[in-house]
Amino acid sequence: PSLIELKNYAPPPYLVDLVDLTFKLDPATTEVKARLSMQRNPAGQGGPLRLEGRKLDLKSINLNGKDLAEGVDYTRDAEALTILNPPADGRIVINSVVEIHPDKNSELEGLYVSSNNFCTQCEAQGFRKITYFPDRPDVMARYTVTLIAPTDYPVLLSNGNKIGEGDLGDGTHFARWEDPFPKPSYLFALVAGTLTATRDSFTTRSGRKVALEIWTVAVDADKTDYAMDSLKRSMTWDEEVYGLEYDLDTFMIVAVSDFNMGAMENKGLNVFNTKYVLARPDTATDGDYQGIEAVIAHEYFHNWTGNRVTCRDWFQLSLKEGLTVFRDQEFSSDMNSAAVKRISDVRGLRAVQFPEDAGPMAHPVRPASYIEINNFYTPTVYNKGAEVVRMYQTLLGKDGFRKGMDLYFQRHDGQAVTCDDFRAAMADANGADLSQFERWYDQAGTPTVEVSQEWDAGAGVLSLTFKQSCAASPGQSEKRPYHIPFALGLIGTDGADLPVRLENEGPVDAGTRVLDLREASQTFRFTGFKDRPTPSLLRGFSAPVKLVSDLKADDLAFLAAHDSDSFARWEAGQTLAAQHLLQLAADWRAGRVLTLSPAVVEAMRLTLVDKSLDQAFIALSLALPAESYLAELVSEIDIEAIVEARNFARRTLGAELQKELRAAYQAGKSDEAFAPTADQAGKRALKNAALDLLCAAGDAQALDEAAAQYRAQANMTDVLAALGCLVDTDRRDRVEALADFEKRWKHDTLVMDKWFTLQALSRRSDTLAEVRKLLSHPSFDAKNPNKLRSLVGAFTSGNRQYFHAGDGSGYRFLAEQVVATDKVNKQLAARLVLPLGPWRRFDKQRQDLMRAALEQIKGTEGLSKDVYEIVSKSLG
Ligand code: BAL
Ligand code: ZN
Repeated sequence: PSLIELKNYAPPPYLVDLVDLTFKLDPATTEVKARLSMQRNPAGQGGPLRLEGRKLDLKSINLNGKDLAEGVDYTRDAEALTILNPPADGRIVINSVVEIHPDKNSELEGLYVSSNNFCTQCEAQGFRKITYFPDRPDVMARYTVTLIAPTDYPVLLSNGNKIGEGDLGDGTHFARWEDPFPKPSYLFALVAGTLTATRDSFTTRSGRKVALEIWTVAVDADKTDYAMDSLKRSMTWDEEVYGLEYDLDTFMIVAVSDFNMGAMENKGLNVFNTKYVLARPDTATDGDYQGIEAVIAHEYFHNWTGNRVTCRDWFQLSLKEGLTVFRDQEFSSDMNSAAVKRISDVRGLRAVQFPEDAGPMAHPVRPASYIEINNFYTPTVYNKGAEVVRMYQTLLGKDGFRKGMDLYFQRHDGQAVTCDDFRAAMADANGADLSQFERWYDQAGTPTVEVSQEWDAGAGVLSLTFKQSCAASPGQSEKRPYHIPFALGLIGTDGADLPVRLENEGPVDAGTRVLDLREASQTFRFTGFKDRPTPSLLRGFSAPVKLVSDLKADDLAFLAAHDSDSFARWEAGQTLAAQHLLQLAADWRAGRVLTLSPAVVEAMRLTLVDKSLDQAFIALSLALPAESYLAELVSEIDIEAIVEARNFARRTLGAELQKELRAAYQAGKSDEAFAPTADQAGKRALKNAALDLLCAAGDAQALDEAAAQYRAQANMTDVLAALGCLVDTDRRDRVEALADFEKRWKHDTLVMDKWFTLQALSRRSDTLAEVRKLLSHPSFDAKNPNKLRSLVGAFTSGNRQYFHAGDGSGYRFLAEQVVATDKVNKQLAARLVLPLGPWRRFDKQRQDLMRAALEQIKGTEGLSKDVYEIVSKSLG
């Protein structure tokens, strides 16, 4: 397979003004007629006209009314049709007819069938599986679309506004749609079938009424309220925060159960994975509600950041994704607790993106090359990309960031642009020099910032030295220093913030200050202190870096109790816990008796009983650092020791804090009707975190409480939390509850995903055997991405203990699943491989076993380029 490189980008030789598509929909054979009105691109370099097309049965093609002959006028291979000598000037019109086979399309890319309905997924390169087209994002065109289908597909949807519909009298009917906004082909969508709409409306601030529709299968229509509510709140927020209004008469969301991604921002017709639309208190957890709010917002926000202004090429993917994730994070932060949102996002980044940035698939936020673009929809492009956008806001302030956004839209509305264009808008709107900031886009790897202190008691001066470095990553041995906004506070002995004043400066207010780090090593001298202050470092996680400091355990405990910055306060407790867990892991490996540090227990106790704290914050503080994050802190991962140390710490905390945890659990019980509010969610999170620790300690009373909480069936959050406690045990309750859950929900495929995941994550030693059995469960379907992720994916990426079993059984299981999945859905298969990537970080025995699994996959005949890219880079 060939490598596509950013440096080879060339503008398209032809531009398309108008696209007119007519679909005769039939699951077995759908006919697609396309009329493309094109002209040469003045900025292009001429040459032949390449129309991408994959798995298309070509029936006819003509240019300006003249039929074209294969081998004479054009050539064709598995990837494209190339017109050899297109007219050098003037407008050209190409008419083509192709046939495609939606019911055979198990890749879920292009036009396919899900639950007997037609739907599409075109990002990144699915449109070429629908018709011959210059399928690249810098070709933006206006579309009209006619859908013709048997009348037993009553609903016919596409992008934009409906401009006609009617019965054709032969058992078929049609609908015609027009999208007035030029768009790249990846934003095309159609949906056809039997669907029910939940309707509402939104009046924009300029007074235009927009019809809102959420389309689902009929039985799910009672689970759309929260998605609709989230949509309206997103629309209001984007107007208030960025002055951005919706621009069509209708905004449609369609929920489908077979979907590779979370959702897709097609213009005016978002297609969603059901997971991010459907919720009822008895079917969805607080986490699901939060996911829905975030993803609904994310796709809606793409209407401006992605659709109105799009990407010039796929290397620029983070231009729209990093920015839109940042926007959805800020929205959720405004709708809920900002502190909790920030902590959760950083936890997620560290658990998934940091490992990626340290492994064989590490790539810059703007990758320089790829074999398969679908492999680059990654935590780096999305989540590190969002951190990069956040750093602009930290450097420029909220007002400065808004000025940059305004200029970006003023300059680029209707265009396909680059990350450099975004950076230029931010710089120009603020008169700022952001040239060094480019390195965040071009260099892979997580930088480390090492902070050391020097206290001059006589002068009352605290010197802080910041040293930044970044480890080598594939293809990048040397890294240049980054421009890092580093937020810090200095805290007095009474726990209050002091002014962060540099030597030779006038008075400044107490509170957080952002330093600009630009060099490999920089020292700042702060003055005006009577006693030695305690530095609160990297407040708000102001940059996606690994922080190493000379803060002592006492300082961390002090910060965990006093820091006014919630992120830094949480972080201090986590750092304390992480350092101790790694010590425990070493002790376990050396055969020493494990003892949980009283300082860690005490820090947890203080947080647990602090009535001034947000309950969700306390719940987050009770969660020990994830195994994947601990693994990032060591050079060789001793996974057994990490798992043992963490399990020991959970058990011991549960026992030592029994009194406080019981009190927290009892205080969290409530008869209030379920509402997905931040306040209620926080209460449930704390109550269930307390229950979890108590059960981890084997507390029989708590396990009885868990069984009772399951039976009470108050809401899915409590049900799942209770079941999660039982599932690790040998109790009869466990079997009963699992059977009861299955009986209740076997007809709701989305809810059954949770049942599969719970069992895949179990700490019981028979877990892999159970997972294998569940592959043949009637509710399991290996072709459905949600199912595969909830069972196989949950085990291979979430159950470190058994995935990394010393006998290699977990690795062999993954290899089998990848090979089988690759025949059905290569995008999904490529994702499954990822947990094998960091094999070099493990002990020799596991290295050999993991590498053997990768080799086995690589040796499979007919391997997709998607899987090939991940496997070969992992072995590389
Ligand atoms: N554009 C693909 C799905 C998403 O990020 O919104
Ligand atoms: Zn997105």
